[in-house]
Amino acid sequence: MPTSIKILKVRVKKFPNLNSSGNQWDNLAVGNFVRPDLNIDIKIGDVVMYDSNVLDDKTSNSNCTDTYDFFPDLALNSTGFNSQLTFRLYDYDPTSYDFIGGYNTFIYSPTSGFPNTLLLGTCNDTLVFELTLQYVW
Ligand SMILES: [Ca+2]
Ligand SMILES: [Ca+2]
Repeated sequence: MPTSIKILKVRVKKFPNLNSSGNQWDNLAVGNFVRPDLNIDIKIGDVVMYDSNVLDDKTSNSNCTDTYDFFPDLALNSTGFNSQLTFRLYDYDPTSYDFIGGYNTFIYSPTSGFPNTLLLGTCNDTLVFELTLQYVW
């Protein structure tokens, strides 16, 4: 078992361009742009392990080939990587965040080997993340 696993990168490959009501994530009153301002966080339970910068006003091509990248560089010890992690995507707004979607998952399983990348969701889903991992021995 590795001593730690580092989440080097979280790539957003696909996200819904409209909210669940079928509207733009931002209305014009919020600013000059209506597309979502992407922000992610990574949590274990209620503890925020990483809260990203914001990528303003992005559109998904819906083909699962978006390259909106965040770089948590988050090292998790064995307690951390054996815990369930929550990855969530938000649209940042000046006074709040709109929740776009997310996944609860384990990034390590004793029987799954040591993949360098891990896909959360499938390309048929509305939201897809790709994690880039590094193992420290
Ligand atoms: Ca919004
Ligand atoms: Ca926004």
